[in-house]
Amino acid sequence: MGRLAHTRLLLTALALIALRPGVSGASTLAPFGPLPTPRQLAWHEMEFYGFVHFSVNTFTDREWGYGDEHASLFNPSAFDADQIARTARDAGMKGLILTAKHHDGFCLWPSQYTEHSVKHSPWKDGRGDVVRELGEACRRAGLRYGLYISPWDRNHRDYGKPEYLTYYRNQLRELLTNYGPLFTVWFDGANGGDGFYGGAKEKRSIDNRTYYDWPGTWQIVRDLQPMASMFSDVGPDFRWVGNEHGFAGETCWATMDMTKPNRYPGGSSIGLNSGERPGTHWLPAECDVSIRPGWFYHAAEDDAVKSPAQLLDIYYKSVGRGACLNLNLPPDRRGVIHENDVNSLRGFRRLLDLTFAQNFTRGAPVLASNQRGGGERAFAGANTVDGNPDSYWATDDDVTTPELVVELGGEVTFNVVDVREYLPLGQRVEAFAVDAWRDGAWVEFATGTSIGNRRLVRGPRVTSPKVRLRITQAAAAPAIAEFGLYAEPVLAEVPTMVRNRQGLVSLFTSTAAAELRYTTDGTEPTGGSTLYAAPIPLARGGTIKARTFHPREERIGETATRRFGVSKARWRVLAPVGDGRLKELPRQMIDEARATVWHAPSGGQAEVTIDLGESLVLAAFHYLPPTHSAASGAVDRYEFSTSEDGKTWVKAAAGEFANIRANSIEQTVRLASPAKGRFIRFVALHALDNAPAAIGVASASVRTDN
Ligand code: FUL
Repeated sequence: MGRLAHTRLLLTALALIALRPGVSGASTLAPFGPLPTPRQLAWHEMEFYGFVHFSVNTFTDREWGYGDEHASLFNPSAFDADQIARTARDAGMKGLILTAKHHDGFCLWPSQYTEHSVKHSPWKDGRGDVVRELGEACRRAGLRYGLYISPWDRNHRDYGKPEYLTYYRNQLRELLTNYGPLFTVWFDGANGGDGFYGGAKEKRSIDNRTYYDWPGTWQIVRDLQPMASMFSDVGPDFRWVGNEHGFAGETCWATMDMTKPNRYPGGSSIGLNSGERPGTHWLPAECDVSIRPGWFYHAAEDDAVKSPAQLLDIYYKSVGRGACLNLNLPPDRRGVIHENDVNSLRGFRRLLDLTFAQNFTRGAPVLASNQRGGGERAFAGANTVDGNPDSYWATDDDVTTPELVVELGGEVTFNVVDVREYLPLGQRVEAFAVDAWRDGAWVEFATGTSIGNRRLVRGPRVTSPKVRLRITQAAAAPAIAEFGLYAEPVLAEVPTMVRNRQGLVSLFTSTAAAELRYTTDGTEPTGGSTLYAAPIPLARGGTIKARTFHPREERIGETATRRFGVSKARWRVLAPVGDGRLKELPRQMIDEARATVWHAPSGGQAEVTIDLGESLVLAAFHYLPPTHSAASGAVDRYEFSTSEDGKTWVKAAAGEFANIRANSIEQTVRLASPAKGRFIRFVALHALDNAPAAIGVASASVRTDN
């Protein structure tokens, strides 16, 4: 029986128990705390699925469109929905969520309620429908399908007025009725602000608690797609994890206390990363993260695709902490997933497959310190090693810290532990430990807190003939569905790179036995590439690709890639003082450290001037926002100018750093045409929360063909 069908039966049984509170005989186990709905259980089972961010932004190189982009911009040259769906399926994803409409308001389907859609794009002569094509491709690939429908619409003239809600709901109904079953509807929390708004070009603020009448809007989804789980910062079905790095808290409860204030979409993110216990609602976390720095495709990020090891780290910190992983794969201007992303996903899948190919506890003899009902098979310890997540081991009501020993039938080397709770009965365990048997005694291998859907713990490799799971704290008799052990393949270490102010790049690994080889021409390093012996001079910038090689053993290696701008050895940072003179500022803005930025003395507009020490032809500049999680002081509107003499200035770029609060990554601005100058000026027109602007200048890229 599938887990879902089983769950339905079980929930019916539980409902009967719930009618008779206090009844918990040996043959039944009373649920604890808030419980998942069948819809949420189906969502938990997916574990890993993807986002597809695709819109006019793909063609304008932006993260947030302003809303005035003409539909003719959307023109993928070789859109291939099957390639996108296959890439996701081959990576192990169970579904895809398309941005049917992002904040710019452009619709990827020919909506009958607006002209701002693919109807007016040259792609397929205006007869295309991305929402339909990707939905059909997902079905062919065996993937489930979901839609992101941005509530914020920077194009629509009525945004901010009640009329817009009618428009938004009409679109929602259109998408929910015409495109087959959806597993999710994703409601973003970024709402209100500057926009085109039908030509008004102004700032519109809304109250996210009331404007969308969320209960009424959610009801439309419940009526039309009852099995679709809804995302917003706070559900109703699953929640945001509070960051866009893909990391759930080390402790991550599937429950939240919804009686607290600020529990509305776009409200406070406090508590979202770790969840709250015991909580009032089952509201598990989704980790959303892009495979690239940005959510939309930018050619400048082709070298910044997350590597297999980085994706694996994200997997352990999301799926491995009881959340679901929603990994964004942005199609490029052709309308396919770029080769670099495909390759990285392949490497990632290979690592997962090599790791999870063999579960060392499967079918092994198990001895539990207690078993509910004095020996009933329904609650047997062996249920944790049967590979069936619908069966579980449970103890008597008064036994909340039991242990379970699994005999491995000989010495086994492992480094990954996998534990699952039986979710229909709630999240019961609060802490656990795992021990290995070494030299005649138990030695602790790992400890953890929340389990929920799944807890993966990676540790150092250990060899042991048996293993022990100890529940060290639980709110009710534990119900453990699975307890697995795995071994990761041995990987070659990924080198790190650091550049000093003189422009010399050093490469590091901690493994003395490894050989470090690198290239500076963009090609993949091989066993024949330059052996690293001394720091690499890179005064004008460039790209270094480096890898470790183990001459005497087979290891899976991974290339580290970093692009550097021009070196800052000759730079001086200046800022205007009251009387118009320029005064030198502390250097933390241009040191090579990511964590140190300069803070303007007060809020409001701030500007800095940099003397590059020589005249250069500039192709781009790079702004570093502060790294702290609140991101206040991060610049979200800027101007950038250049000057030959420090007196006459030419504006080279101006715009917004979109989504900088949720995703405070290095921002790259390519200049529309290369600008010559010895001086650059960065003006922070506005910073988040009107706080003093925090400015780090990562570097400037020089045109390489000059
Ligand atoms: C954010 C949006 O503002 C981003 O553009 C992106 O869509 C991300 C998934 O959610 O809040």
